[in-house]
Amino acid sequence: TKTIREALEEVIPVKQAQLKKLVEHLLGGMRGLKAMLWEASVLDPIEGIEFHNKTIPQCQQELPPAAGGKEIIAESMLWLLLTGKVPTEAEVRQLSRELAEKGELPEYVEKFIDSLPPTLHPMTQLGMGVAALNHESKFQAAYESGIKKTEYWTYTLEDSINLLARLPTLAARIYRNVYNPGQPIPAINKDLDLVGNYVNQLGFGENKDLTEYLRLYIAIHGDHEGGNASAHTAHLVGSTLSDPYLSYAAALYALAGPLHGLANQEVLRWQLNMQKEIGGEVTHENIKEFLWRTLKSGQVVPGYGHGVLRNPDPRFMALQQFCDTRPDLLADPVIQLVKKTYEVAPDVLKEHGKTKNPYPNVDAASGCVLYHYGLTQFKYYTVIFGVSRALGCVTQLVWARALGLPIERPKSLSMEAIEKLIK
Ligand code: AMX
Repeated sequence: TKTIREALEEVIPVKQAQLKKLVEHLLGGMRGLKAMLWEASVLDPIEGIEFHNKTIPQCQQELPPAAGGKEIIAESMLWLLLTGKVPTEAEVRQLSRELAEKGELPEYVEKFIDSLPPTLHPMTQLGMGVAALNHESKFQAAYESGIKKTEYWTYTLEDSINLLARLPTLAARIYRNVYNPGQPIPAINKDLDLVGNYVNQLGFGENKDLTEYLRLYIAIHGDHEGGNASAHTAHLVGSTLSDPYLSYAAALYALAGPLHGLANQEVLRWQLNMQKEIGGEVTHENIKEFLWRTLKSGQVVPGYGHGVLRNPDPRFMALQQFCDTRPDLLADPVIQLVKKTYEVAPDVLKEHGKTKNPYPNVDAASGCVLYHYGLTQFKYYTVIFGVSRALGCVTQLVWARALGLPIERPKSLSMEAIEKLIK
């Protein structure tokens, strides 16, 4: 008698052989398949992301910053994503105040998060906290009481604003619990923008450069059209009329994968290993050798490649530009290493010949600046991405309900059915 494992060991090679014969587009992760409506942003392979037809440099020019700041803030980006319009400064300040007023966590969520082991990955904790917030869902309560389809979007918006308001408070609490337990968390300042408060609660409020960096970071990570794994997950789960909390919790667990949002944690680990191996003598030749060692050991070069982009990511360029204007960042050895890696890696990846995009994505640059400013716990980096990506995901949830989009239900096929189709 066979065990179930032995039975499976017989079946797997047969199916693997069958799979090899099948056409690529059906098996290539749906790459290039046009199958989803997504209003807020469009990703051009060459030009990169555009938010309602505005490039990142245009957004940097047009969107109101925080009082006393220069960079785009989350509220301005959210307004643009949701409405397609550039907000006035007064509109942005009003939105900041609304978010600040709604930012406190319910006590049961605080207790729940505080009870989690600090060894649990911060990203896992974030998803759990967001899911628990669904206890508060106005959409779910209204749905249970029997609302019309035309009213769905207003409750979805209300949940979305509450979620966005609480997400940084939750993320900061996780940071404090894991890395600085016992230290009191400052109260939300009602006159400050969302990210200003987030940085305060993380314990870095004094650092104006880090605050500005995180404003930019969170604004430009906010949306990357609909097909990426986190956005698509939120959209799929939301299509079942799960509320924004549950939909976004699911999205966070897609973001937590190393090929997606976790890449920023991986990049820094990899760059620090490179620094350790190379030692004091950082040359193009040494970096090249390290890159080849990574590739020959069968690993991907983290922070390089993309499912859609075929050029350097404009988000990477925007973060590099932030560094270029600050001498302390330019002098940092890790930031210099990231820059030098960028000078070498595209040619190595081209020679390696596998990836369709040998250029850096946003994750190649994002972590090293955090590291410089003392936010050195790189397991936490994806959480910051998670605070940001909600901007785009909830925008789409609101529009999907406003437009009455249906539950997603694509057709799948067995291998036999595919073979019949292509015969
Ligand atoms: N290093 C080495 N090999 C790479 C590579 C990289 N950076 N990027 C792609 N490849 C390989 C793929 O693994 C694949 O190999 P296979 O044929 O043996 O399976 C081949 O090149 C073709 O892949 P592709 O069509 O160019 O990319 P994709 O659309 O399948 O995957 C991505 C895109 C981002 C997952 C991939 O480039 C990757 O793994 N990059 C490194 C991880 C990373 O930086 N992720 C962050 C992406 C941005 C984000 O979501 N935050």
